[in-house]
Amino acid sequence: MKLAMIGFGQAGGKVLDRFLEYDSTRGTGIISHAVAVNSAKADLMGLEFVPNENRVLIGQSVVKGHGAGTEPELGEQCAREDMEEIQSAIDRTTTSEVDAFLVLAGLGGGTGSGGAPILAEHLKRLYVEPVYGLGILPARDEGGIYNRNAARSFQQFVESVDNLLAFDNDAFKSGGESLHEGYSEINAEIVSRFGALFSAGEIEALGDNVAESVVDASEIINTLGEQGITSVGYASEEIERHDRGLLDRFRGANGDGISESGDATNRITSLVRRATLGKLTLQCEVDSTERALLLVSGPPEHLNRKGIDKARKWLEETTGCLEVRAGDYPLPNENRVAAIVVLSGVTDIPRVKEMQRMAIEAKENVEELQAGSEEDLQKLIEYGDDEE
Ligand SMILES: Nc1nc2c(ncn2[C@@H]2O[C@H](COP(=O)(O)OP(=O)(O)OP(=O)(O)O)[C@@H](O)[C@H]2O)c(=O)[nH]1
Ligand SMILES: [Mg+2]
Repeated sequence: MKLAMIGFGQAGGKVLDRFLEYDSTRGTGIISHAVAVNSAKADLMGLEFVPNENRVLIGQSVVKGHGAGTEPELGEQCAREDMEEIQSAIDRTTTSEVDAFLVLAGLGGGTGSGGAPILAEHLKRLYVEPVYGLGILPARDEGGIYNRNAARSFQQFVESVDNLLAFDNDAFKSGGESLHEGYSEINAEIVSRFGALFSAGEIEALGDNVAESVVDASEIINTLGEQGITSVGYASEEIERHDRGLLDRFRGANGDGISESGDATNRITSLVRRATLGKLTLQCEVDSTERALLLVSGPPEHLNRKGIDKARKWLEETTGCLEVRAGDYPLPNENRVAAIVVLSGVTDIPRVKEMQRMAIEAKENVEELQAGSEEDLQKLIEYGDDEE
């Protein structure tokens, strides 16, 4: 499917940059337009793939190009003030066809956290196409302020988009190294999961290889629906590529094509299990899913109807939802078979509850500190009085 992507704040811009790289190296054609919005000039300048004219600096009169310093209220103010500028950068896209908008942001800081939900709301009022968010949650150890910002922004973002695709940094940070060093890997993970989903809906790129059971943009849109939160599972397996001609001749002579197709079926069902029960972009109770979509990609000879049907039935049972769509996406030059499982409308999300708890604790800490310093001040005054 074709998306107009808007990266908001530093994380949003960086992930957008990686999406553009993915799209251009693979020729998938999923990004019809890319705009980066930030209140920090240096962050915008650091981008590689977003065209210069599509980088919008907002809130100059408020923060003078230095960013919102982890304050979402400032981020929101910057967004409101320069909404027209953002709008006109996005408007230049209307010539090309767009299936949906995607607003990307890290929710722990100020600019993206405060601004992204405001922009999403604005786009929803203006366009008939669906507006999705890609919201990145901070790691737990980023602390109270980031988690508080994210808890608030998450809520606001969910309410302002048609669906919020969630990604939790905490689940993907690699142990040991600092999160900062880990971002390039995390960003690659974000782009490979969501990129695979969106490119599956972009069937024009397949040319003559269109399979019988491809998933088109409208099926992705129907799965995401008009409200809720989505988490995505992914698993892949490398396959051995043989010299096809030789193998076919050999197989013809021995007639053992059957076991090959059995292997493909088993591989598909086991990949779908691993994708669903393994690490999700946001950990959630799988049986709280409302709608699901399952996609299997890879060389056409490794994709089969039976495997996908079996996997779909398993996913129906496991999620307990009746609306499970399934399809395949042939990639003749790949050496992997991959399964993507989209769990849409999930409601039971422990991480979100925890973030809200951390937000309350952070608020109480601030109040305690304030109360403490008032007490100290009072003591100081009383002490001063005693002295007289
Ligand atoms: N996955 C990922 N997350 C990031 C990256 N950079 C920052 N983050 C996350 O995004 C959150 C917000 O950080 P930024 O995007 O830098 O914040 P901002 O929106 O620019 O806001 P201000 O800098 O406060 O104006 C952080 O708490 C991190 O959790 C990145 O490159 N990748
Ligand atoms: Mg910033």
